[in-house]
Amino acid sequence: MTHRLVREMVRIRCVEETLAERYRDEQEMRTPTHFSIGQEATSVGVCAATRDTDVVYSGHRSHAPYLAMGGDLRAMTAEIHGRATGCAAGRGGSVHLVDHAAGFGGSAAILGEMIPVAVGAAWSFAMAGEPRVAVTFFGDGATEEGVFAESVNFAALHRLPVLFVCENNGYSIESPLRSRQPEGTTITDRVRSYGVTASRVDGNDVFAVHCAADEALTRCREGDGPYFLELDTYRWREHVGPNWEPDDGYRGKAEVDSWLGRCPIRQAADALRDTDPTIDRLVEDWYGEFRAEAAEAVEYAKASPFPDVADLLAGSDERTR
Ligand SMILES: Cc1ncc(C[n+]2csc(CCOP(=O)(O)OP(=O)(O)O)c2C)c(N)n1
Repeated sequence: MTHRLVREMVRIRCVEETLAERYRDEQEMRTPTHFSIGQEATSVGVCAATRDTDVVYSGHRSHAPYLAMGGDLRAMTAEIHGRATGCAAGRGGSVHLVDHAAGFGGSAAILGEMIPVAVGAAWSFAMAGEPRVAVTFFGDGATEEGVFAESVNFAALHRLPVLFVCENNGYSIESPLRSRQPEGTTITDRVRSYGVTASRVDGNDVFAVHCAADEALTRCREGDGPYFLELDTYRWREHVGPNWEPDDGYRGKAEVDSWLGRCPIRQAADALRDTDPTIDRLVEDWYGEFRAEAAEAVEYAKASPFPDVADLLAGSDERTR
């Protein structure tokens, strides 16, 4: 499992770095893209602990959880290129990924929107008596949406099998947490006040995340009600788009540098080196393998047709046209 976790993080890093580079150079992707570069350990650690019957939802920062669940890479890349072969038929772009076969129930860009959807899915699992868990990924900013409070309360009240995963990267676009939430409070403590079990973990430590998620999912599955995981991490690039931010931006060079020094892939390799001296060569090989896979997916996307205008309303509800 340890090697699988590192390998998955390298794969996601390669896909996103390839997309970021091509986004800038080729101007073929006409969709906002929110990269998880630097945050890979959260998605990989949590999703590796899910079972085939669980379902994962996410917000706008969706590539990493989609891929970590085994979502189809070609279909995601085609979606980001707006092509008919995309996972949302080329109509949704980067923020509307879906792959039901892989257990990725969907992502959406309205902040907090998918949180109650996950709670609804968990409610259906509970009513059917199925040992399944719904998992929902969101950022610290989304916890300030009213629907988050309603969802946590409802899930607690009905003891629903839902795992709330907050990827706390410290910012909502350019607003730091300290300017948005009262001093001395934490998101985890706020959630505990609903009677929900919650824990806070280093979100750049993939092994710690995996371990915490495994315990959380087990408790949800055994009927203990919802669980909340706050994972501290950091986004390396700008909020939306492929670029690095200027050194004198809202985060400051010293802060960014300190988090660059805590790369989740490098940290995981460091932790494994004593027991596996070949880890660095393996990681290097994985970078090669997945850069090639990502490049191939982009070529597939660009060779795919755009959706036909005649099909624009296909799949929409006849009654609402
Ligand atoms: C209801 C709503 N309000 C505002 C926005 C604009 N918006 C998009 S992303 C974002 C910040 C999200 O921050 P966070 O939830 O911490 O996630 P992160 O981007 O840091 O991963 C905002 C305010 C939105 N998409 N939806």
